[in-house]
Amino acid sequence: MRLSQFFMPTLRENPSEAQIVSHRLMLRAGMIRQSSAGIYSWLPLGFRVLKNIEQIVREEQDATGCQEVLMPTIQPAELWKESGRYEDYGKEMLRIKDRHEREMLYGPTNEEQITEIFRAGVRSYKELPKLLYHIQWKFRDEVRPRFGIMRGREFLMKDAYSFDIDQAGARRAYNKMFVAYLRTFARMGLKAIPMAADTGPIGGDLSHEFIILAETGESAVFAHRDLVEFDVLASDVDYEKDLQPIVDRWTSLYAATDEKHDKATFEAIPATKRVEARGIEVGHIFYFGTKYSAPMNAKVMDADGKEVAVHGGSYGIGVSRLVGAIIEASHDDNGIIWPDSVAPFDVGLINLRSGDGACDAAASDLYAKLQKAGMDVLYDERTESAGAKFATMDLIGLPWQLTVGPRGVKAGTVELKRRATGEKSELPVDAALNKLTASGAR
Ligand code: 5CA
Repeated sequence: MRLSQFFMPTLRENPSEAQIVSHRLMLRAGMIRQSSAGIYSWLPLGFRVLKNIEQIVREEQDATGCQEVLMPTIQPAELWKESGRYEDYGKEMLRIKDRHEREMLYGPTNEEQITEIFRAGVRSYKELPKLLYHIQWKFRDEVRPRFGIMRGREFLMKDAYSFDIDQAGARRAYNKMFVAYLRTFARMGLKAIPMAADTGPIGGDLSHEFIILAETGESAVFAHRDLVEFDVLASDVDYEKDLQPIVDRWTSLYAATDEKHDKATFEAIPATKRVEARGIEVGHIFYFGTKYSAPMNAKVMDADGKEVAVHGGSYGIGVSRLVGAIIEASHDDNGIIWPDSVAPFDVGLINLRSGDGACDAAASDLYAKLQKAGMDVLYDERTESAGAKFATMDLIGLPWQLTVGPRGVKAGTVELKRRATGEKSELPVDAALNKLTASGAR
């Protein structure tokens, strides 16, 4: 993509409405545009990151055997009356009437909708277990939408739902999601710690929040320091095997959100091993048994021919929130530092002297070769000052910057900079190309 053609309305100044760094940087980099309170449009740069995050989430869900579906954003109120949540959900639910005066709503979550789909299609325990997910926009009329897309009113969520014949089966589904979440967040360069959590309006008696430690996080969290050091991606996971040992390892040490915090247990940990911090909730998993299946009559025949309500769980990831969470975890004074796995482009190519025949030829050649090697390139061929070009590249945080300038062109070299470390090297053109392509496009 040529930067002169790319729609990226960057801002020079810090927008005054943004209180936290991720919101500021997303606005400054032209990633999003507010439509109304807590509701945003995603512009090309932001949308690329959102889609990359969504794809990692999808791949890790698919790896567990969870199957993707797509449910509507608008749901009929009757379903929520069946489960008993229509009144309970209160003002957070956006209620709508259609032209026939039928009560509808913009889904804040999908337990009811998926339970209806399940009960219409499954009759026997032999068809279980079932694990389904979708990635869809949700609406919650939050009292205080804030921090940009971090606490929005409209936001993109991955929500998965499990159906099992008994509690032991549901626990297996819960463990699959638990492990998949660890891997999902690690692939995005995040350290997410599972913490014992409250179940709120979703209900149930077993729940973990996945929390990224960050000063600007909305929740106070308490954890054993060793959890921060645990390695996640060391080995592949076989989701057909018993995952309880992995889950036990992660839950053997203390980690709790504010609501579940037990001061005495926490203070029994040696002081040097205690982490008391703030955190961003990027995922939340629940086991709720028959909370929805019983009132909504989602029953199957068990092995004795008896009708039983299925055991369920639901498993959410804040896909759009993750864009902000990653920036909170990875930035410096100059801007965003994207992990390779979610970056909107792999490399930013800077032509320091656009209009100069030799520089233009060298940069165009590199642009073509990088693309041919499968890399996503943002090519800055504008006639701006060198300072402005470097500042833009640092702001938007692409993992690599490759600079072509008149001095280098004469010597046959280019400058390669790693955004994360700031490390620069002057390399022969081929060596730079090799280094970049070896670093691996996504
Ligand atoms: N039905 C369950 C699990 S599928 C559920 O709705 N869980 S939740 O309420 O915890 O939401 C799941 C995830 O969505 C949260 O962990 C959080 O990362 C994200 N999320 C929740 N509310 C918002 C919001 N207002 N803005 C952005 N992301 C949000």
